[in-house]
Amino acid sequence: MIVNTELEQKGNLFPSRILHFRKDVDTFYFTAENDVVLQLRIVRDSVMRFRYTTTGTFENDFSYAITKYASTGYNHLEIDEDKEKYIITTSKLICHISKENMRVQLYDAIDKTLINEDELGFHWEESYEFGGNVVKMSKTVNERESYFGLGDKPDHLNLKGKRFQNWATDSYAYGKSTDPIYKAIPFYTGLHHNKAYGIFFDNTFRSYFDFALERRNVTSFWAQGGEMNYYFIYGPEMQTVVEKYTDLTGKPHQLPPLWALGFHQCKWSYYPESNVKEITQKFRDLRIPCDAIYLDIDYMEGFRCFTWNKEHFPDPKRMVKELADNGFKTVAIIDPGIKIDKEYSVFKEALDKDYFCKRADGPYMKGKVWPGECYFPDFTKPEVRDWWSGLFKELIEDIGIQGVWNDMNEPAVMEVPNKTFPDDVRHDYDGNPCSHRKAHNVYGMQMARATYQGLKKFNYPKRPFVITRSAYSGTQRYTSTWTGDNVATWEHLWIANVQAQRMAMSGFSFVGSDIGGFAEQPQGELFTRWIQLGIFHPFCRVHSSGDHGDQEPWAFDEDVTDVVRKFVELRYQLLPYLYTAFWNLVEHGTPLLKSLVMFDQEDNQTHYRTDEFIFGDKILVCPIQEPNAKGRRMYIPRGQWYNYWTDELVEGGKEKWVDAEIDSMPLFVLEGAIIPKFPVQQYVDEKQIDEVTLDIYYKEGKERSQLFDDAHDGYDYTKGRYSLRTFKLTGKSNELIIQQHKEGKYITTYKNFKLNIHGLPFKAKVVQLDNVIVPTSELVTDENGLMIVDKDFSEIHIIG
Ligand code: NBV
Repeated sequence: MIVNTELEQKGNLFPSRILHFRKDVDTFYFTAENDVVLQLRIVRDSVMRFRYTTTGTFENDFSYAITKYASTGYNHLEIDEDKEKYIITTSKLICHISKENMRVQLYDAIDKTLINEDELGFHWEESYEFGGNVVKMSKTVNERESYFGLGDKPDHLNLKGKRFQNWATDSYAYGKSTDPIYKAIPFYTGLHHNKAYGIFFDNTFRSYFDFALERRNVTSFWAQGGEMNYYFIYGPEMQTVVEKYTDLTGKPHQLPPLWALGFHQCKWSYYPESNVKEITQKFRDLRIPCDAIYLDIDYMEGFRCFTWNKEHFPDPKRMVKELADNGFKTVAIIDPGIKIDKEYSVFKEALDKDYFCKRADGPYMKGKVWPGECYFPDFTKPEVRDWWSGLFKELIEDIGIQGVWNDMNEPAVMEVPNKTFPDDVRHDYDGNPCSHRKAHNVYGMQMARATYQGLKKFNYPKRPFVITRSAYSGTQRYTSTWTGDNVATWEHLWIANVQAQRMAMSGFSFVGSDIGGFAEQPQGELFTRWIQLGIFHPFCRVHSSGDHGDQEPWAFDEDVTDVVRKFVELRYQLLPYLYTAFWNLVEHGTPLLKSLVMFDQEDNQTHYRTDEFIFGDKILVCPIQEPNAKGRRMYIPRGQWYNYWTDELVEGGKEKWVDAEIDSMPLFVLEGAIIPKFPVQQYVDEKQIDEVTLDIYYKEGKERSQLFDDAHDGYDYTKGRYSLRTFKLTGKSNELIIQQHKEGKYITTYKNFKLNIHGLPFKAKVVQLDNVIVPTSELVTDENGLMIVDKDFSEIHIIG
């Protein structure tokens, strides 16, 4: 049964009058006459969980999304009631629950504004076919409300007026309105009256979200089974909503190795070994920085996972070592389908141990993928995940592969109408046996999790690096991700931009697209513009299907190669800035990319912008998304911004034409920012970094910037061996003051900072360095006159 619309209801049922309630520590139970129970848990002052049953009892409480590290606890909790309602108050929220019909209203506890309210609220339809219910929730739309989030939807950032589905789907060459695609992230943020809240519907069944499409004043969400179980997260800032959602569903378990933030080159497929060597060497010869090279399915023997085609790769260990000596990390693909082959040890072992998924009546789940007929491990079983992680021993520990890329894990099956497993396939679901209807959306996540465990173990003491195509909420704890099989068109450049932003506001920041497009072949101009965008995406990889020609930076013409080099070099210079942002993601859940609406939600102009975004917290990026452009109009958010290329200071809060010939793109830096830069390297840690440049953008006023550094790999940073520097900039009409606060036990390799000051409105006469006055004529400078200071300075005054 497919439920297409929320209103296409054959027999909606509703809670009746609440008879009584009871409280158990942080949880309230409201029981209605007809056995409907609302379980309301106060997770934090600003986070409440609403869970409903129609039978009086709840299912076993188990979630793949919620992390055990989620913050809990509140400062204030109080319950009251009057004739009509119960009133629950925390320090951030007031929740009203109607005694008559269980409908909920949520208010800001401080200024009492209504944030979110049930329309029909919880209702359901009984499912004759599968048992259980189709569970539904409807909410009233507020005046000028906007909606954001939902993972990888290739659509306008603002979701208002649209309906979406969550059902992970292999979507080769998807388009702007294709829905659903690879990921299922049932979390959105609503914004109205400058206040943002989030709703995370933690239900893994096929689910739907309708944002005021079916009925103009109603936003609803529903799922084909399971419980109505959602978290209400109050901001009121959008960034806070995303941070709290990330706290709930998990931050990345560790920093990526720094090389994973470098530039990566991929194709389906580079083989044999000589081809891999030729490609990697060409990067070095042309001096285009690159850190990773990828092996797609053709490295395997007949597409059998964990095997090698010895004809093409006679000695993988030697090859991987030689690539590593040249600065390249090798990343290999692993798919879920295991070839049915009695001679194949992985197959035999899984069969013996009963690890493959089965159909309802007992036969194995058989499906065709690259190797031909396959069986599929049930990654929702802990034992299977352990076994799977063990399979990586040889690949990682022995051969030296540094990263693994999980594909086809929606799971994708060929030549069947629904492109995946049938509904009746059985899964363990960590001891909560169920059908594929419930496990489908987490299958890819659990595969990536098992892969992550393998890499974590066998790559120790180095950090794991995993990439997944499919994901459910929480997958960001284990892996990075890419946006699947896009196409080499200008429209797809637009799509890549919104997808990366949308993923970041859905708690999954470590994302990138196949730069240049996977299907078809880009012109040099499109490739160049895509590189310009791609270097500002956390995961930065060129990938293509290979059957439409080459897509290396030198495959077009020399001008393209030069511009690509220029931008990849910029990426390498900005690595310390990106790494610092990543540290903030791991520590605080702060998204790496911020759409303008998240950057300045109080400015209504930002609510419908899609193209511009903030990389980290200080760099404004706006890709060129059309051919033959010499520049473009873009919206500069409120505040003062320096044009990165010209240092021209522009006033935001308005649209502006920005020049951008093919070797440039619109790029701005927030005034007051201090942007740390590494020297250009051909790969991460090619050289010891002796000096870090600080690009200092003068501001009359104050601004705070940070710089994180550590060993770039390993876990020492978790034991305090990191260096975190916080810079406070204060600008006055004839003075610039920079104060530094240092934290952590790591001794950085760099000893000095080189100060590159932009926009100083006066001529510096004297510099006071940690209270010692140095006339400008006696300063230590480099060949360009940039001041060099000891990295451990406490305070610098530049006086005019
Ligand atoms: O393994 C081949 C490709 C891979 O290159 C791509 O990145 C994946 O998204 N894979 C899909 C399977 C073939 C798709 C046509």
